[in-house]
Amino acid sequence: MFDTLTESFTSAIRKIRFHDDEKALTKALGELKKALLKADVHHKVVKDLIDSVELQVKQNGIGKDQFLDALRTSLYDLLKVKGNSGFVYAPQSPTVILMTGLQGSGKTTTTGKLANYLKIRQKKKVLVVAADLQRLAAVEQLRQVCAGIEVELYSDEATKNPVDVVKGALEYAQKILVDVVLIDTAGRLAIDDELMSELSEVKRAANPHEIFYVADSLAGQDAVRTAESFNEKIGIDGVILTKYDGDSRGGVALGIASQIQVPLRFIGAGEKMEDLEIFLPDRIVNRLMGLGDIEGLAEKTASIIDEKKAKQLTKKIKKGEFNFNDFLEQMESLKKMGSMKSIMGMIPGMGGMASALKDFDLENSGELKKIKALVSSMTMKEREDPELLNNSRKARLAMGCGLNIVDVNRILKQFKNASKMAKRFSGKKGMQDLQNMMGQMQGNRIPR
Ligand SMILES: Nc1nc2c(ncn2[C@@H]2O[C@H](COP(=O)(O)OP(=O)(O)O)[C@@H](O)[C@H]2O)c(=O)[nH]1
Ligand SMILES: [Mg+2]
Repeated sequence: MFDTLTESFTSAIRKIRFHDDEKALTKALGELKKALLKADVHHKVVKDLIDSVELQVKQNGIGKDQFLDALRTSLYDLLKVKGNSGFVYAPQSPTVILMTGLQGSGKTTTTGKLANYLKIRQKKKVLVVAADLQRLAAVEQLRQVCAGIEVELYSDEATKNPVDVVKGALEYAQKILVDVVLIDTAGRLAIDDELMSELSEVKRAANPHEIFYVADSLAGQDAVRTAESFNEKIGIDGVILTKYDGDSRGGVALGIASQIQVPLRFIGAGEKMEDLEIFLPDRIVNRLMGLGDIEGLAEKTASIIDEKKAKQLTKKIKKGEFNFNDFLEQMESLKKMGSMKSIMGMIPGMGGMASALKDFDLENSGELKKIKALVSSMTMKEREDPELLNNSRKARLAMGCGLNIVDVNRILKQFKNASKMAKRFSGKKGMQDLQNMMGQMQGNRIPR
């Protein structure tokens, strides 16, 4: 997700090779500055960051470690502004959140993503409220989003006034005891008085715990300016940057919090409901520095993979009993984690692989479809015992699933390799093996 920024940091750090080499430091800082400006970080933010790194390095002596430490603290200071991080619950349920932003910024999509995040990863009961009555299709769009993630929607066709909808929704939320109420509001193409007065009224009626501003990262520094006016006019508690997947520069994420002094809370990087990342400064700093985010990955996995099932699976793998049903199930759970690219960035040293996997989409991958077709053509016995598959059975499967025998053999071989790998990594030396393997791939990691 932060490929471009991470590359800039990594390459600047590589410039510093020797101790007390002031020339190298100047060069590294110069390169960093250029790269950040190119990434669309605001020039004032760049200057502050560079000055802060330089000052710290000079205080502690020039060297790679000092540079790394200085960069880490300066980045952290830049991202950590006063305010909440992640999702914060009100002392008393329900926590009411108002989603605001310009039209097309991604409010409705993000409302769905956030509801999905709270439901799946935090096990909360969520009510989504359709308070965008400006566009005819808006309620219907939200209804579809909610149906897709199986979250309840509150809407009221009988009124054209969002204030009435919000009042009704809050009463209903008390009745059915929900943890979180997310209110999707109307936006305009640009800020105008009508929008602001409608929002103020909705705000008064909702009395929200927090107001999130949804900003389109493709708008670059314009997004920052609009966020600033929303903050002045109605007050915002957090920013959610959307469409980050399409923003090859990515610098807005670095500067926005310090520019408007409101924390960045989440980042949307894709059109799917899973494509929402929590933005926690200390974790993001690690990712920016190419160190991955094991904690985030573990959280993501934990919410999707059932712990008991995972243990059973490990046992099976160790015994060499990993079969096609397990294989399919693993593929399905991977799908729920969102795009491959977003996962790779969280694995230490794998950030650089992310761009290579940009277009690898498990859900629509032809390979996955082939695998599924093949497995569905197998008998239950064959699924449980891959060893049964002799040549005549393979020929029958090929006919049954419409693949040629070359494909069938290739998939079966892949499966064999996968189960061998899994067995190797599940053993005592597994972690060591995995680390060795990653070490070999770590072209992009910051050398220490
Ligand atoms: N690629 C990408 N598209 C997004 C993202 N968030 C929203 N969109 C798309 O942006 C468009 C506008 O989103 P919508 O939620 O309707 O915006 P709203 O008018 O603010 O409610 C839709 O086509 C969404 O699919 C994102 O993070 N990545
Ligand atoms: Mg909308």
